[in-house]
Amino acid sequence: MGQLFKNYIGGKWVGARSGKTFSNLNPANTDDLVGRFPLSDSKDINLAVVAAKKAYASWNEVPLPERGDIIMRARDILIRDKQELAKHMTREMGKVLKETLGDVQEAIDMAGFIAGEGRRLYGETTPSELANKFCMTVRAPIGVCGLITPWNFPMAIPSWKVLPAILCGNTVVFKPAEDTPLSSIRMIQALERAGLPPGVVNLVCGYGETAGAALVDHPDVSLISFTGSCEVGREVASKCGQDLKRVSLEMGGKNAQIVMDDADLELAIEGAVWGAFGTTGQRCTATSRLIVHEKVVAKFTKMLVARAKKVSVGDGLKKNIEMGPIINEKQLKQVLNYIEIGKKEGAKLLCGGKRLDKGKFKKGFFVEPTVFTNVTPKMRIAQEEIFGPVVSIIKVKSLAEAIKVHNGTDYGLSSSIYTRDVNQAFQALTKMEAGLTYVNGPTIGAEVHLPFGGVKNTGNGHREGGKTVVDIFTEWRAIFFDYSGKLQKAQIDD
Ligand code: UN1
Repeated sequence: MGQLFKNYIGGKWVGARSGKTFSNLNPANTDDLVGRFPLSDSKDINLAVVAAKKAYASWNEVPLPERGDIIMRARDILIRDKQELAKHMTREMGKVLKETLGDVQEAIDMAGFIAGEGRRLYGETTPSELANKFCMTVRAPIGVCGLITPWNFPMAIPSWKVLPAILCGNTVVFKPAEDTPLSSIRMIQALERAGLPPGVVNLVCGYGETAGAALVDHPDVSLISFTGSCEVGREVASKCGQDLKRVSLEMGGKNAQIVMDDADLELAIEGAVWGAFGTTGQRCTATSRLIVHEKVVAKFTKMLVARAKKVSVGDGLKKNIEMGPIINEKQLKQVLNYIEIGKKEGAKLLCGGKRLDKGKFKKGFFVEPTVFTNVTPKMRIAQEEIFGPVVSIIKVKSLAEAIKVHNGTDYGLSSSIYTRDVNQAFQALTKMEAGLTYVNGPTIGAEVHLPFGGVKNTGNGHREGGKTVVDIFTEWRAIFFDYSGKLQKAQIDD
C-alpha cells in the first residue's frame, strides 16, 4: 500500500478532510510506490489558512534573530540528513543522486543565507524637510503567504520561498507539486524539529486545480508566490489581480548558450551537455538553444553529438548515471511531441529523439538525449519551452546576430556566452535580455545569494534569492516622527 503521509496544519500531521489520498510513483520505476499523500481540497486549504492566520500575531512577536536561529537549526538537520533526503528525492522525481544532493545543498545554502537576514533586515533613516522631525523606513511582513512550488527542485525552490517568508514574519500555507510532496514534507519536518511554532508553516498536499486554486482564491491569503508554467502563472496572476493580492511569479525559460568562434570548444561542450541534459533538461534554467558561430558550428556539432550519445541514462540512484527519467507520463508525451514537431518543422535530428522503454528502462519514463541542428530561430522547438533533454543548434554569422536570436523569444531567464574576447563578452552581457548571464559557464547553476528570476514572460519583476528576496515578502513602511511638540505642515508655505 505504500507509506501514508499527511498534511501539516496548525502544528499537527493530519489527513485530508475527505480521507482521500493520491499515490506518488518513482518515475524511474513505476512499480516503486514512493508513498500516498492527502488529496486535499479547499476545505483543507481553509483549515491551513485559519491556522496560519492564528499564528501570525504571536510569530511577529518572536524577534527576528530568534526566527533566524530556528532556520539555522533546521539547516543543521538538513546537513545531517542530506544523503538520505537526496536518496528519497531521486526516488520521488528521478534526477541523479549527485543533483538531488545539490538540491538539498541549495536549501542548506538558502537557510544559512536567510537566517543571517534575521540580524539585518535593514531599513533607512533619512532627514525630514522640517525641523525636529525624524524619518525612517522599516520593512513589515505582509500576512499569510500562499506558496506554490514545482517538482524539479523539490527542496531548493521551497526553501527560496518558505524560509524568507517566515524570517520576515509572515505565516505560510505551502502547496508543493503533486509529484514531489515527500521532499517538501521532509523540509517542513526539519523546521518542526528545529522548534518552529505551530501554524507558522502549514503544508497541504494536492493538485493545482483544486488545492492550489483554493489557495490562490482564499480571501485571507495576502500574497501568492508561484513557480511553474507561464500558462498557469497567467491564471494565478489574473486571479490575484482581481483580488489585489501581492503576487510573485517565476515561470518558463528558453535559455540559450552562445558559442563564438574563439571559444574554448571543449569547455563549451561540457557546459552545453550539463546545461541541456542535467536534470534531464527539466530546469527552468536549462539550455535549450545553442547559438553557434558558423565558423565553428560543424566542429561543435560533431563534438556535441559524440558527447550526447555517451550520456548514460538510467535510474538516478545507480552509479555512473548522468541522466534520469522524465518526471511523469504527461511530460514524457510533451517532450516526444516536441521532438515530432521539430522533425516536421524541418529541423535535422542528429541524435536521440526516442523513448527508451526496453529492458531496464521498461518501467520508467526515459527519453534519449536529443540534439537537433538546422534549427531556425522561429521554429516552435526554438521558441517554446520543452522541459526535457532536447537541444537545438542555431547557426549564426556574428555576435550581433547571436544576440538578436538570443533575444528573439518571449522568455528571458538565463543566458550564456562562451568567448575569450572580453569586448564580445561585455557586449553580450549588456545586450542579452535575461535575468541571469554566465560568461564561459552554462545556463544552469545559480547561487542563492544572488537575485534569481527573469525578464519578459519569465516573471513579473520579482527576484528570489539574494538580498532582493525580502522585497517579495515584506512591504515598506515610512515613519515620520515629529518631536517638535507643535503641528508642522509638510509642503505648506508659512
Ligand atoms: C529551476 O530551474 O527551476 O540555477 C531552478 C539553477 C538552479 C536552480 C534552478 N540553482 O539551475
